[in-house]
Amino acid sequence: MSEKYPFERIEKKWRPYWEEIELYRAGEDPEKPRHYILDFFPYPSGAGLSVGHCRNYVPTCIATRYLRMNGYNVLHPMGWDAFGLPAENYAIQHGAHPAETSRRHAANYRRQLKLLECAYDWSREFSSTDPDYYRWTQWFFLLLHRRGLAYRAEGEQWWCPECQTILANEQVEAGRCWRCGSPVTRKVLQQWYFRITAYADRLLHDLETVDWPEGIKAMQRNWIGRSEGAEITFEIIPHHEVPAAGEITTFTTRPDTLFGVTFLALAPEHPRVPSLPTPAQAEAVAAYVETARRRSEIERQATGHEQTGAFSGRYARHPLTGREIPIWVADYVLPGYGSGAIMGVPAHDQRDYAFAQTHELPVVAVIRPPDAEADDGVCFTGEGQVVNSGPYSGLSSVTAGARICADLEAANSGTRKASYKLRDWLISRQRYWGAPIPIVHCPACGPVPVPEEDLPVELPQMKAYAPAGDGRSPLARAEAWVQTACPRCGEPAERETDTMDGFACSSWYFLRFASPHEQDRPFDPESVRAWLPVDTYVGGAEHAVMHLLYARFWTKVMHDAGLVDFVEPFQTLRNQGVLHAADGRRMSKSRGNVVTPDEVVARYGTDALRTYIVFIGPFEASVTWDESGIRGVTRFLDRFWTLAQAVAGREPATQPARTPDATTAREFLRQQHLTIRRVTEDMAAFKFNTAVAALMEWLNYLVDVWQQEPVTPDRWQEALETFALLLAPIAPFITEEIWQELLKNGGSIHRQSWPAYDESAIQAEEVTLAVQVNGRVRDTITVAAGAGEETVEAAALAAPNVRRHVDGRPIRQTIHVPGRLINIVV
Ligand code: ANZ
Ligand code: ZN
Repeated sequence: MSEKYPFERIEKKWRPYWEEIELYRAGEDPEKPRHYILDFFPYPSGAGLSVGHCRNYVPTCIATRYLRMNGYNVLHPMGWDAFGLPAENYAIQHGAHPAETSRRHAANYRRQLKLLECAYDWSREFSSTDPDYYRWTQWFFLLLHRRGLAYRAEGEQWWCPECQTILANEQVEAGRCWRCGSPVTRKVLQQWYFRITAYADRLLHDLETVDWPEGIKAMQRNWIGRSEGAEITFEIIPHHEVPAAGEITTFTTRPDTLFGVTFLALAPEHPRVPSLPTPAQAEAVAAYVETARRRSEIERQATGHEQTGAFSGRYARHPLTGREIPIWVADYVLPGYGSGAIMGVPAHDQRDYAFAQTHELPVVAVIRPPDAEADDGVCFTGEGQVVNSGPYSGLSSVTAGARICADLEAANSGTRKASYKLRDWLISRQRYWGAPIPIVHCPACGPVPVPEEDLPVELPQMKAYAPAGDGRSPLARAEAWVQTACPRCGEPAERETDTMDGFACSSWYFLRFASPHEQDRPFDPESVRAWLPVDTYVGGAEHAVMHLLYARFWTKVMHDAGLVDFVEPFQTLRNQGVLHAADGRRMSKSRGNVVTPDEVVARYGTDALRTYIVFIGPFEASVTWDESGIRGVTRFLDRFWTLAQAVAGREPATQPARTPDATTAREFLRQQHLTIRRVTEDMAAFKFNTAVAALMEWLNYLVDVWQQEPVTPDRWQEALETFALLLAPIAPFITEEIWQELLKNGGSIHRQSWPAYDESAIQAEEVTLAVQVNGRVRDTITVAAGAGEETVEAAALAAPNVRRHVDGRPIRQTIHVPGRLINIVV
């Protein structure tokens, strides 16, 4: 019993119909609850979508349809994150203009998403490159600037020699550029920063309020990297040849080890380094600083090799013992962390230990491990009992640390402090393809914000937009554009030529979707209040830090500015698993193992692709594409199609007209309600794979019953309608056709209500059966109504009186009269 479901004909039929009835438009019915479900803002690449991307877009589409059937107004929009390095690099490689390639790629993505029949409200589509959009990205820049959260500073920055631009810390992975993989170097330049560090604590604490995967939260916590500790100040001892004295402030997480300090070390970039050394040491220090500049942060931080450094010739005074402590310059001390200076405790810190070994500095143990065995006399980094520490000896690490801090505080040479790994967000790029930073540099007034009414500062048309390698932004060559009047004094001035990092564009797009056509402001506050925060946010786990941290930061700033009434933009976050190619590797163009939705849809249809993409495994799991799996799903759809044809009477009824007995009828209903419950629970929990499995099981049962035990026709209509409704969010075409054409229902199936289940129908009713052994009643058993032959037999054989009469003899036959008796013949 199987006939092919003619997907081509049916897809062609319904696509224009749904478009015409505007099926996917976000409803704004005030009576209904709302749900905003959003995909990560995609960068439309030249390669287009692979079936891997479908693991993001199909599930959110299914959830959208499911929620709508459950009576929600659902906002499910789509747009393009088209500014940024990847788009510009692609255009350069292909000798095209990024405006042109971005438009083309977005059009291709849109076409593919429509092919998948993703339920997007396309009337809200926009691109981050639209002047109507980036006008407001610039407006937010000015908001941050007004609030002291955007500033310009000179600093040493990561520079990618290949992309010829500055990179943010987050964009350097293991010393390499995140986009092109080239090793990065450092460059001193004037740059724009967003002061995200001012929000470090809130970014940390508010993580507790969102429903996100634990792994992502942990990565954000690590990235923010709050360490509790203390700043301890050491006085520099005056030297007869070097007048400069002063102090050095170190940051430590272990004030309890203060008596074990045997040296101080400054980062080579520390501002005190140039004026510190004695004449005898000056040359060595200068040479060392020069070599350190050329090493990457990763190399500098690595353990397990000798730690380099140079002695300054100077000493500092220990704040509690008064001992003289040599001051070194060492490149394992990083300039951007803590205070850029450390107190070296070789006995209890691994890198300090390595450093002391290389430079023959003393090792003074001041912590005794709680477990004496662990004391191998080398380097113990844990906490324990403090020894060798004057009045603090005998205390635990925790108590000693607290007392030392209190005593230092009283003596004005220390204070409790937290340090953060988080750095300010570097947002200027010396690249063409981004939103221009809306600032004018005036010789008299300095940097002046472009007045709001002059926004957007439009990106000038440039044919030669590639970086020239001089470290300047290509915009600097658009002379006519650069020359302008100072907004403050009216005198000739120059525009800022750097553009914003693409991540600025994606830090607020979720707000724009609430009212995408708003002309006079970034969004309509009413619409934002109605739709936001985003209820369900879905995308890849690789965005754990950058985008998700930046968007949280902007949202908090907007909250503080009174623009929104929430502090977290994304309530629930879900990460889909990776889809590997059939060869087990990541799908990539260079490996030639990419499967596109286009080819799969052409062969098997959209419904089959959608169903397979979710049936392939749990939403969060990494899975492997398998062509035979999609054929299995195709068979499932074919069987449903065939059964529906038969039930609808398109096929001659082969059924003997028999009235079903009560047990069969009850079981038929029980299966139906059980399936509704399973699918409902799975849909709500993003467990689409088991929802499909439940439908497959039910279909097996239905086909079985149809072939063997016919029940009343009205029950069949209801069962088939229910089946179609449950499958509709997953396979929209076949279910629409069956709903409207075969089952003769009016209106789109996608506008129907989700079926409800009846708990009492699910409870298996129980029946009591007589058990005979060789034809004589020996016992009774109680089993679920409709229980199968095997279950009944097992229960019968377990009954005490039956066991006694069977007495271990082999069973020759069992005769089961459902609902009445079972006879065991031995
Ligand atoms: C003395 C000490 C003794 C330390 C001891 C550790 C163990 P986290 O946990 O990552 O915050 N440190 C401070 N500033 C640094 C810098 N700019 N570059 C490199 N290292 C720096 O690490 C804090 C610890 O890392 C600090 O505590 C300091 O070493 C070092 F038994 O101070 B500690
Ligand atoms: Zn001016």
